[in-house]
Amino acid sequence: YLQAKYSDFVGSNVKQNGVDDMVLIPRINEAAITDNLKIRFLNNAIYTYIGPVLIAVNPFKDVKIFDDKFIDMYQGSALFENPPHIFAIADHMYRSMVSEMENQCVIISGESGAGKTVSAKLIMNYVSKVSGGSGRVEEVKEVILESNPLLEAFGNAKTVRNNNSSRFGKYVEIQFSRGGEPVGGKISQFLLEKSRVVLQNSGERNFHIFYQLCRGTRPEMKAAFNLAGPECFSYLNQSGSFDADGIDDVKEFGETLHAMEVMGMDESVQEDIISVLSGILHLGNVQFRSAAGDDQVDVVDVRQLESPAAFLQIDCETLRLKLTSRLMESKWGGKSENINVPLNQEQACYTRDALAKGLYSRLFDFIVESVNKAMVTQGSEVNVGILDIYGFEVFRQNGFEQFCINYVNEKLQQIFIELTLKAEQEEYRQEGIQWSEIQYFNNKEICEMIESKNPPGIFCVLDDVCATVHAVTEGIDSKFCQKLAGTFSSYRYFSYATDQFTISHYAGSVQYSPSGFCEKNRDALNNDLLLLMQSSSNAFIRALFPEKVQDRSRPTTAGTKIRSQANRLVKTLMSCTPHYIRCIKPNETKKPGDFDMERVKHQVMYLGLKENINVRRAGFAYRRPFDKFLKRYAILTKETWPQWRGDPKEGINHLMAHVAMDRAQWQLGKTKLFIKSPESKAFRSHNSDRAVSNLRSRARDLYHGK
Ligand code: AD9
Ligand code: MG
Repeated sequence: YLQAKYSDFVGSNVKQNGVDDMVLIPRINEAAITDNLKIRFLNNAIYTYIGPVLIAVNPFKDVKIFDDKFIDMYQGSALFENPPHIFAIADHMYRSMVSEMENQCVIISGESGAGKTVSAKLIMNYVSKVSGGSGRVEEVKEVILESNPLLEAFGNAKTVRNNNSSRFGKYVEIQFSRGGEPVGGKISQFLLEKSRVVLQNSGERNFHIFYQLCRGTRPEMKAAFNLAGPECFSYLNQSGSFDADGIDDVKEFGETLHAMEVMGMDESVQEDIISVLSGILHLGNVQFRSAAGDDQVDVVDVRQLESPAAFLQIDCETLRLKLTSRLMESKWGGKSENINVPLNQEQACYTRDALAKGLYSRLFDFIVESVNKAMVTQGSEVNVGILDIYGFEVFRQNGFEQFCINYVNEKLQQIFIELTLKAEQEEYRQEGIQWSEIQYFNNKEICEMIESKNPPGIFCVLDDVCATVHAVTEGIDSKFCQKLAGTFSSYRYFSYATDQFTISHYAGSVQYSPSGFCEKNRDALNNDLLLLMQSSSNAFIRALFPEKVQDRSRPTTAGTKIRSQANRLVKTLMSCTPHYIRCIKPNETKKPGDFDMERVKHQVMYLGLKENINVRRAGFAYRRPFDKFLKRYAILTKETWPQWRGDPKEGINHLMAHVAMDRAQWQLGKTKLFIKSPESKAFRSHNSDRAVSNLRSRARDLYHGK
């Protein structure tokens, strides 16, 4: 059965199937790499290796290679034994964690719609299937798996690039016991695109949960929360898109509720959540108008305030006051008093939307926290981290959100460069290993231009403008843009045209419109709104707004937050053994079988796949400090068992001679042993994975007295 599946999967004619590890590709250039991916893609072989790096081309169809039979096939086998597969990476990662007792992470990158979230879920599924356990372990597994539909309901949305686009980034750590059983987990989330709550581009949708709510709630709930079809709500009906292909909102609402139960959110919490969501939708329907010749607004119809006030459990009249005026300190003749300054139309809409965004983002934080609580553990030995962020994206209009998203992607590319291209070569140099240097494009300069503190990068300039120009004044964004132009005009990766600035990202140029940057960066809920929400008679809602008013003189800006989150993430990732999945989006049509050569070639280029292959070919796939290696394979010979006492290098020479490792395949550095990667088919039977695997199976046999 598996053989039959196998040939289904890779295509029956191997010759027509390209090479499955592109280290073996005869000519190394972008066209040849793209051709190879295409041949494989058309044969349903969506996965290809570059050494240990997995390239995944989104098939946009069910390729039927993820069922339990495939899990069995990949479990416990070495990478080269089966066709390239995400399960092989997951298995390798899990086994390495258990055998080395070292934290592992998998960095999944690729542009929007390339398949990162699907990949992340496949890995979580695999790890959950192959790791043992019962009782609490089963519970933890369920929480981890069910966190996906829950977070996707609240954090994903249809964009023009992807019907289920992640609008937040997440790093999921699955924590294991020494025996390799999942005992807990932790999710860190990155900057939710909360502006989507109040505004979506044409053809896009708000977060899935709102459509689930409008369409999926029971009739009595619908009545209780005044819910109706999405076309009735201003926050849902402006973009002209109510449906997303492949998404069944009614069915998914059921899954969301089930997931909430798994997280231990009981019916009353579920109702609180629905109440907040309904409150947001109804708040969006509040409209303002002003009498002719007057700037000052009032709500068009006070009845519009009834639903939001009821579901947020706040006083209707206070809501009206807070949406149409702002409390300000006024100094007059040495005295100071607080007066309500009326708002104009634009300010009132802005205030309403700020409240909606504030509510939603705090609700989202609450949900992530609930997931974390449900899988918290007292102690764990090691973990596997899975990184799934929003992919690089370019729209017709790009704002602060795209800027942050693309910045995080820039940082991930930087990690890839640091760890696979730079670190490898630097290590060879340090260890005195012979190799030939490979040139590659390093995006470090772009990262620095964005995040550097000294000299000030783009985030610093933005913070500066936000701190010095008070209130949301008109023209603050163009002030920011001009300041950028002044600061970065001589930079290679920056250019400026009237009220637009362009950054040449590693993955392509993006033109940003500065409009909204300052407000979104400031990201502060004004004290009036904070107090308003703290006056809610619902404890759940009050708990979403715990901060004290006086604490908030200098709120952290969104830019500072994402920058420190990104850098913390980099530190975490750098402290783990990394694995990489590089997702490729084959077309813009989201259709199966459509392979757009130019688009793929562009991705092959910016992902640095050619350089990746070159470094691999020049380099050494396997490296271990002498003592670690000796300890690990001590059992193979009686001279090294239980411990090698002499010079470590001699010990290794002895072990290598014992397993008859080809001398051209390995080198001794100053502190580490290096074993090469395969360079041609002739080497495959001697390649390092196999050599290591042979060593392991010999060790296993010896243990079992064979
Ligand atoms: V974004 O940056 O969050 O906008 P992702 O996460 O990279 O993006 P996602 O995983 O959501 O993309 O994949 C997009 C769509 O492609 C999915 O909804 C599936 O319809 C399709 N897809 C992706 N991977 C696979 C796969 N392995 N098999 C089948 C797939 N379909
Ligand atoms: Mg995603």
